[in-house]
Amino acid sequence: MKRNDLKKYVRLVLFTALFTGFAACSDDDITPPVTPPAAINEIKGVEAQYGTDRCKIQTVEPVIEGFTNGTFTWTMSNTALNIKDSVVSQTKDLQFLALETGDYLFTLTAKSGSIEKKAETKITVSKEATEYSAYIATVFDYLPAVGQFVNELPSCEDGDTKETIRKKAEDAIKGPNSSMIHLGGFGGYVTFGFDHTIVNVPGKRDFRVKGNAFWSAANPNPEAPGRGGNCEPGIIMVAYDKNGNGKPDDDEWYEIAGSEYNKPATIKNYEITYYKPQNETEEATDEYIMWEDNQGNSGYKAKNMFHRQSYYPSWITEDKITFKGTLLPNNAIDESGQGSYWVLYAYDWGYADNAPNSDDESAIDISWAVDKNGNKVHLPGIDFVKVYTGVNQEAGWLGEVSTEVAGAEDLHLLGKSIPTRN
Ligand SMILES: [Ca+2]
Ligand SMILES: [Ca+2]
Ligand SMILES: [Ca+2]
Repeated sequence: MKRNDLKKYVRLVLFTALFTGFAACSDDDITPPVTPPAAINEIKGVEAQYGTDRCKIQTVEPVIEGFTNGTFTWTMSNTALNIKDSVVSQTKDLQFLALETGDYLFTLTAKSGSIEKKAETKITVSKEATEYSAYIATVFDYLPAVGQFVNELPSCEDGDTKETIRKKAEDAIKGPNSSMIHLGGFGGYVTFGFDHTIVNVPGKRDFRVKGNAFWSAANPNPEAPGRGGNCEPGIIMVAYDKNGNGKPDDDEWYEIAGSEYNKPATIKNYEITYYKPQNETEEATDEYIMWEDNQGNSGYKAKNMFHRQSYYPSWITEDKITFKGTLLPNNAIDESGQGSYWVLYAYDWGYADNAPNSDDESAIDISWAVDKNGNKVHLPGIDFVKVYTGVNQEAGWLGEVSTEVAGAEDLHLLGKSIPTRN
């Protein structure tokens, strides 16, 4: 350092020392050492008590101060249900949903390093004022793909629109005395909801989508690969109304990962486009409605001799319709070898219209839901269900493999206790 530079340096150090001394100076002449204020780690905004109806979400959103990189654990106890300190959430916010009425006691523990704070609250769950329906309350959307009962189940008449057809589908499948709607070939769908949230009860299946599947009486194949008959598996999606607006939003859907979900023959993000027929006639033909998919395949859906109406939804004015989703492998096999006895085989579990309504495998556990990357998600319950046909196959004279929906039910409200799969 040169002499001049050294001078400057000394002045700078002096100035800094003076300035710092001045800044730290209190009213007294004796200056205590400055210590930074202790970090504040507080849990605020948790009320002593909350109240909700059963099957309705209660959200508790604490205001957290501090707890940088902290962890949050909610535990719950309920003496009547013999539950003690069960971990129910590991996020800051609690979204609690209960099937049983009563008092639920909660403790939130926030931890960061050696710092730990707790907050306690109670949620009182009451019986609803107007008794819930265990069945579908609303159809939000219905659009079948090409199929032999399209325009018939439900029937489409002149003047019908997307909205009047939605209402017809709703009238068919809502309530306890539901009838059937047809989803047509791959991708055709219906979206519906309930008047409450179906609770995801641990270890139990929670709801059932009803269809018209049955087991075959006389499969000619003595070495049949599994249970089969008239099974037309539909993919089930579930949604939890996270934002509470009473509607399913795009970011609220999860797929029920059934038995085929992780198998290589199942194609995720499948897309198919059906083209409206240019010349609609009553003729039966194998080359009726053209389709193309995003796997480089194309072909025709057939019109058979038993159903002569248009198989393309008549209320749709666009000249093509595209559907997207998970494609299951073909499940229909001509077991006669002559086209006379088709067996539509069931997949093991986790689909709609894939096992009879009386069979446990037509019942679904909400815990089977996965996100779009295939990761398991924990949903406290669900408000909405979407079902779409999962197979793109023509089964000879039987026509296309197409899922039917004949209602749905909350198993818990009906007192049906069906264990999940292990
Ligand atoms: Ca469950
Ligand atoms: Ca919503
Ligand atoms: Ca069916």
